[in-house]
Amino acid sequence: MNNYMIIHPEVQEALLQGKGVVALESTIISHGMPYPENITTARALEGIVRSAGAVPATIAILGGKILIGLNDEQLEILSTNNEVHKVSRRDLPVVIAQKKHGATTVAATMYLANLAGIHIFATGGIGGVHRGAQTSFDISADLAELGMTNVAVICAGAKAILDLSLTLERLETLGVPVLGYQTEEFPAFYSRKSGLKLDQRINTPGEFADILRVKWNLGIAGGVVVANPIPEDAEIPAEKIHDTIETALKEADTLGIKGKEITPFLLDRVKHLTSGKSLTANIALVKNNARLAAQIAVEYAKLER
Ligand code: PSU
Ligand code: MN
Repeated sequence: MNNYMIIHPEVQEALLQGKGVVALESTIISHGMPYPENITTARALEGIVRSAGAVPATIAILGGKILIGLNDEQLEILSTNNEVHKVSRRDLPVVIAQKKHGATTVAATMYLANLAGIHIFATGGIGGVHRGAQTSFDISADLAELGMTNVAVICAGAKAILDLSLTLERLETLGVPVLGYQTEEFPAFYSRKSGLKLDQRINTPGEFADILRVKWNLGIAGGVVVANPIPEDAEIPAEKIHDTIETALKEADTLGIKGKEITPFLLDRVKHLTSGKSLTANIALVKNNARLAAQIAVEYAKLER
């Protein structure tokens, strides 16, 4: 393992001491947000995790090395270099063997976090079942990963560019608990509401930690989705973003964009069509997720000791 992975000393020490550690993904930096918002957000997330008493571990691949925790120079490369590949589970061996740069998706970040012994991970939104998946078969590898890897993913639900109802169905089939944080509804990324009810409302970080402990103690492999709605003052109500999303989806269809390109394409189009409002919302919700993830990590670490 040591041949492939470099764990930042601060992260290594936190893991050894049983402190809370929060994994952060890098696809949102390299492919989900433009420069310079991507790097300022990446830095801010690390700061938020620290002020809540946990240690951040942003995960990426540089020159074929898996990095668990990055320094500022490395964050800069991910934010500016356009030779950074979008790396999901299946791309890991290729990018590592070929000594390339890679930004890890939710799926790949979960896989690597778990390898490093980190079980709490904050992101923006998970990938899911794309609209029209009945014919395109486009279902994010994030869902399969959630079905097998022991990492809790703190997110603002999934974007309305996806079919949220089918996404929840897949998660049920895969045995992945979807737990709302102080909500009964599955949040829709930019919007607090999706109209889709959740079975479980959880009110405190400690309760999440207890559930994770029990799940993994019982040997129920796989992740947990912690669905944390975007803060009220930052949300774009569903009815406002609806037409924008429809327009972006039509553009993707006309241009024949599919596969791994489609999520970055849609994010970028929605940003332009909302004159940057969606980016502001995106930044606010990831920060909100980093905060909750750090609180859960601190509680979870107490149980592990
Ligand atoms: N959701 C966002 N921003 C993102 C992504 C999701 O709000 O940048 C990224 C994540 O890295 C997620 C990936 O894992 O898109 C899903 O891509 P795909 O649908 O190709 O699996
Ligand atoms: Mn896909």
